[in-house]
Amino acid sequence: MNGLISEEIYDVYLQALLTGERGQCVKLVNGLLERKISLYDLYVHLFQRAMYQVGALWEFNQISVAVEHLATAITEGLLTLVYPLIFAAEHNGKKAVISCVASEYHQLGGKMAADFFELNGWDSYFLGANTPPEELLKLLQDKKPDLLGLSLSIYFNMDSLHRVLEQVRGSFPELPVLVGGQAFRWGGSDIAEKYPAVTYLPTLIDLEAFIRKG
Ligand code: B12
Repeated sequence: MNGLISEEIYDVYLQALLTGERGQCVKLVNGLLERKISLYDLYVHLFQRAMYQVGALWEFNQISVAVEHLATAITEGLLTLVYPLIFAAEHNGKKAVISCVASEYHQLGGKMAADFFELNGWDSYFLGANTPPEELLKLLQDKKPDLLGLSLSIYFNMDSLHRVLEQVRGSFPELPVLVGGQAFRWGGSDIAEKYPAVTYLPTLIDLEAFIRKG
């Protein structure tokens, strides 16, 4: 049991996700929101846990690629149910740009990080998957954010991260950069030693603490 999410609720949700019952997922999530579930519990103990399980089922050939795509598409839709909560927060004028690195197609984790900024009063600009470094730099020029967040799930995209960090450091030497995502399970979490003002944060709890610290 994690907060409001019992094992029973989790199992019902996972089954609905795997069978593509979008309406049932929406109902269940709305019920949790009515009971004032925290964004952290909803994102990590329901959405993330279920998506990690979807990944394990896919890896062991117990579900098809189509079912994995279906579960991902449903989860992306469910994130919009929290908009009333995150956009109701009082805003403080700070801005964060969040993006996946080039060649990185896993975008749910980065989107969740962007939502945490919004919940904590920042304006967040989420660029999604596979953003070319040149395009990211143009947007940074335009938005002039207080912070950049970069997400990667696949370890072989670590080179993309280094390439974009070289470019960002060249044009924006002092811009604070956060990096996160599952890729760091396989190494690279010492990235702060190589680039100034870059911080690796493994979880949304660390992210929230970082934001609140100011
Ligand atoms: C859905 C999915 C896909 C979808 C993604 C679509 C989309 N719209 O996002 C698609 C089909 C594109 C895909 C493709 C591939 N995938 Co895939 N995929 C997944 C799956 C099932 C779920 C991903 C997800 O949404 N997780 C849930 C999110 C919420 O978790 P998260 O990303 O970890 O994010 C959290 C934290 O890491 C952190 N965080 C993340 N980013 C950031 C950023 C900042 C700044 C901060 C502070 C925090 C932070 O906060 C988040 C919330 O807690 C995972 C399974 C898994 N374990 O995640 C496999 C998984 C990641 N994929 C995997 C693989 C192998 C691939 C492919 C290589 C498959 C292939 N042969 O083509 C390709 C690679 C594509 C690419 N170049 O990116 C492997 C990776 C294994 C490894 N050793 O690297 C996994 C683990 C599956 C598995 N069990 O084997 N995949």
